[in-house]
Amino acid sequence: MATNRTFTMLKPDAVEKGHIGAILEKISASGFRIVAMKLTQMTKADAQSFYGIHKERPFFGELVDYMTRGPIVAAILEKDNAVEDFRTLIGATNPADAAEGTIRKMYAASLGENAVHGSDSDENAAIEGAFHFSGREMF
Ligand code: IDP
Ligand code: MG
Repeated sequence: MATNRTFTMLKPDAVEKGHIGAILEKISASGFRIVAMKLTQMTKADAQSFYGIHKERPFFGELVDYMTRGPIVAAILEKDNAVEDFRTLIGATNPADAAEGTIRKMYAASLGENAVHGSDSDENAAIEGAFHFSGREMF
């Protein structure tokens, strides 16, 4: 059964370009409630662990460098059908393939630097949320 929470990061490129406010506005306007949120920066070890599933991929080093080069906004979001609806809101991994009006279409620069993360399953949403937040930081 689908749960009602997902995990997101506004990635370093989105933060660098000053898009935090616009992206959070779009997320809120799309019916997601912010359950947890912070500005934080991942260490290399953090990013290697968070993206461990991709460690054999040729872009892994590039991904770790990108995700650790500056602060991110990490957040847990709540809505009915949160995981699937948030993936729809952010659009395809490659912004060139992302639908009009999606966050990646509007704010992502490239396949590598694609502005925003969204969990791909309920199980990963729980794991990723717990990676960044303690129970006392979730509301
Ligand atoms: P997702 O973020 O849409 O779930 P994944 O395939 O899980 O996409 O990839 C994780 C992240 O790794 C992407 O969001 C993107 O930042 C980066 N990435 C994926 N594929 C490539 C690639 O071919 N080159 C460089 N970076 C990539
Ligand atoms: Mg993914």
